[in-house]
Amino acid sequence: MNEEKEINENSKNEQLELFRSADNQDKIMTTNQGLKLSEDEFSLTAGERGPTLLEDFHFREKMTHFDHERIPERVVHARGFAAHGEFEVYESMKSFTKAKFLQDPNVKTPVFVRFSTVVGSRGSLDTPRDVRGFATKFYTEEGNYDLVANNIPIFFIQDGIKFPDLVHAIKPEPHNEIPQASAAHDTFWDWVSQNQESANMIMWLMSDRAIPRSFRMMEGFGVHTFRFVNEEGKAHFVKFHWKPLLGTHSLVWDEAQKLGGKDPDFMRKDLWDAINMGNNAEFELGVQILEEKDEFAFDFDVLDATKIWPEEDIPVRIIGKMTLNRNVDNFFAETEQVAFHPGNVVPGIDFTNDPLLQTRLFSYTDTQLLRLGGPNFHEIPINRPVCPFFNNQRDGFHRQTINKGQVAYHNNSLANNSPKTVSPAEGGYAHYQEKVEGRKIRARSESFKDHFSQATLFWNSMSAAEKQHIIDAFRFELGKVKSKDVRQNVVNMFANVDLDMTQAFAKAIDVVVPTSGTTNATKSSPALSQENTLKKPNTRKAVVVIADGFNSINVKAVLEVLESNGVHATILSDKLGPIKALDGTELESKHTFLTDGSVAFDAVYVEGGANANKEFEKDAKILIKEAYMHYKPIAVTSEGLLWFEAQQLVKGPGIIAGKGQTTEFATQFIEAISAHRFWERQVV
Ligand code: HDE
Repeated sequence: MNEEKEINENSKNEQLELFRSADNQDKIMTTNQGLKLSEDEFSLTAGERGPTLLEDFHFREKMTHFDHERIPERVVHARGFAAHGEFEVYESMKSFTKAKFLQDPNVKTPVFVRFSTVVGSRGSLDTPRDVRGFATKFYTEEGNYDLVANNIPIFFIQDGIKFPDLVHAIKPEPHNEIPQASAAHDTFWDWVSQNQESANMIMWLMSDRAIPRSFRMMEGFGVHTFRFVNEEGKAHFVKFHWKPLLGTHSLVWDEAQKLGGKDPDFMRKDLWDAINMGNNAEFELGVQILEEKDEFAFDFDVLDATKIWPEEDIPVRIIGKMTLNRNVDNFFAETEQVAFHPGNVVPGIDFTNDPLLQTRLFSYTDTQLLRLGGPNFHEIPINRPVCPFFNNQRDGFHRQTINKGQVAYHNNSLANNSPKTVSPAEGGYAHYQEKVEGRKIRARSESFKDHFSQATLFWNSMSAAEKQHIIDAFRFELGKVKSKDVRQNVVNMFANVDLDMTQAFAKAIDVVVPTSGTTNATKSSPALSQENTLKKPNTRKAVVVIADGFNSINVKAVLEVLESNGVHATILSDKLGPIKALDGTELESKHTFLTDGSVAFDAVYVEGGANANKEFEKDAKILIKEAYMHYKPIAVTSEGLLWFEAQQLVKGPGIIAGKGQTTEFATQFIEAISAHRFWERQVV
């Protein structure tokens, strides 16, 4: 297994195959010792009504295994979902980095990506307001490279020593373990107002970025400044970006909360189903590259993880593409046991002195030791590199490898000093020789001290609708904070970001509305607004609402256009199973008003049917109204049109009313689905 061979996109899958068990189908049940079993429903007892006997090895083994089935969940990012895929570079990055997986456009590197929420427990919901993790393991010929990223390009703190405080403040409060998966409580907002470096991150957290529509529709960011180092030893600063080919899209907050109840697995199902249907999730890798000589050319410190590098100042260069195309076989074995570490690097990628990054380099191994139960977690199939690995590390809990030979130390003469180290020219990792000097101090540079300009830049970059969402998010979050002092402290802090914004939410939360603030930053960055993202209909989910007696010509015409434009259309009715058209045609309903409602879909098309009863009409009206309130595209014909009009909802952009069979109707519906949402309704 541990042999040198050429790496291609299938290498990881082939390696995992060596560990896959045959499934249980048609097999004889045995104990873990291989003993065939004749009975698995009754424990061994003394007599039919007597006590269970200790000698029942089968019961003991089964129950002991069950008792030990759980491992500690991740201390943060506990709830996650992952998929396999491949990465290809578009052009050689040789001039910047010697990393082998970034050299040859013909080489495909296997990857494993785990998306996650941060705050909630493993069994919490998919749609809270939260940062999303976006961790990628590249199985390269030079070893595993982990890009452990988030969907927000900055972080709450500048120095990792504050991370335990941040996490204690945002997690459920310790005395009563309330609330789950939410920042909307006193301790978090108290922490925010006492740690004002968080201002920029809080703006992102209050924005639509924190409620993504899909893992497939969010950006990823390495956050820190890393280094690319080329063959000549020349270094550049680099920031990593993932750009989704479907664009960056979000839910609205009311919808996200309802989805949390209707379908807590909304985002994991979205990815699972998309991959199963062949709708692979695709992301382009982008890099912002900065010459070392420009380290001090900006009004922020490039080592400060609470700052972005505005794309308009330092463009994102697209260098490759990742395609997620295979679901896992077993959630625990793969998704739960995968162990990421920002310190897993390959030659050509190195660190900087970003104080947040430096502390992360300690934390990740440390946490896996507890979570995965010992130092051999690199041997777990999902974590194994696809290239050979040899060293003198031995033994420990759960060791799988049977290391042969007498010698397990370095230097040695008995084994010709193997395994041997090699020079950088032969692929040996050599740390970038950055010159450092200084006194040992616990302090931060003055260049890290502007906490507000970029928070204002973010605000300035938002569209009117996005701004309103941020104000509403503050009103929601602070509306849940019981301490008036904490609310006031937060308001006083954000007056320094934007006074109008802060006044707008301060009015609603019973505090003194501020009349002045300190920041007057006027810069903006259009790249930050999701209004400017890619918009296409592909892989969107539309629901077609029909009742018995529907017009099959209308419905079939629309279904056809939807499918041919890559929209996944599905039927909803008041019952599951066949729904009969007036002409006798049958279409199968897979959803009901009760199981899904409108929140599970991107767009609704309500046709109705001649035989719809009053209850159907009531439910269809609720569905239309809800889709309307969530700014979704709505198409209505026949009874659907009557139900829409009866509610006196305003027709306008995103409302397509007419006859299903016209091309114009279908084309308009597709255009509306691409547009995602219609914020004009926000002011209605
Ligand atoms: Fe993490 N983080 N983190 N983090 N992080 C973990 O490692 C930590 C930070 C990120 O899907 C933990 O295996 C510290 C930034 C992701 O398995 C832990 C600091 C970014 C994941 C840890 C940070 C991240 C983690 C918990 C501040 C974006 C999930 C379980 C210095 C660039 C990976 C684990 C997965 C997970 C520590 C800040 C991303 C405890 C100390 C910034 C995506 O080690």
